Amino acid sequence: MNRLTKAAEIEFPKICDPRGNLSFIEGSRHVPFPIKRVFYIYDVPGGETRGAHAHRQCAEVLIAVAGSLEVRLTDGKKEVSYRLNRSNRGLLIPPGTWRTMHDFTTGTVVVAICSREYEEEDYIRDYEDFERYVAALPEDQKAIL
Ligand code: T46
Repeated sequence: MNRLTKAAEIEFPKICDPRGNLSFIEGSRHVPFPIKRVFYIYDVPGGETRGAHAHRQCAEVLIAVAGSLEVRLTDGKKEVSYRLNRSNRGLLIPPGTWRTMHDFTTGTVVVAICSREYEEEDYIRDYEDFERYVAALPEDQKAIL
């Protein structure tokens, strides 16, 4: 998985019966990498923004398993935004993509499936550092969105 992988929405299996719905995710099958880590975000106060960083190596799939939020991605050139509001859909974010999370509705729970374990050195948390990182990439890797 590298920066040239396209950001994309992924639909997961959904098993519906009178008791309710069940979705499941297997690494390398429903997400395009072996799963190394899962984290989740919840109890986000109204109006709060999270994210504002990129990863050098880690790919992630974000799922709003409850509620909804907006995820904005930029490659440093173009910005795209996604509204996550379905429990069986995820957003694949390739490495090298700046992401911010906004407009969480009350009770939103975001599950993140990750290709790597937590490594603070994998983060680019300053936008000017991100612009320098993009500028140093080969020309054909700069615009990815
Ligand atoms: C991402 C967006 C969507 C850990 O110790 N282990 C972990 O696995 C994670 C994810 C975080 N942390 C620590 C690091 C910070 O001290 O938890 C604290 C809060 O993390 P952060 O400010 O990075 O949280 P968000 O919501 O801004 O970003 C998170 C993920 O970090 C990031 O990978 O893509 O969600």
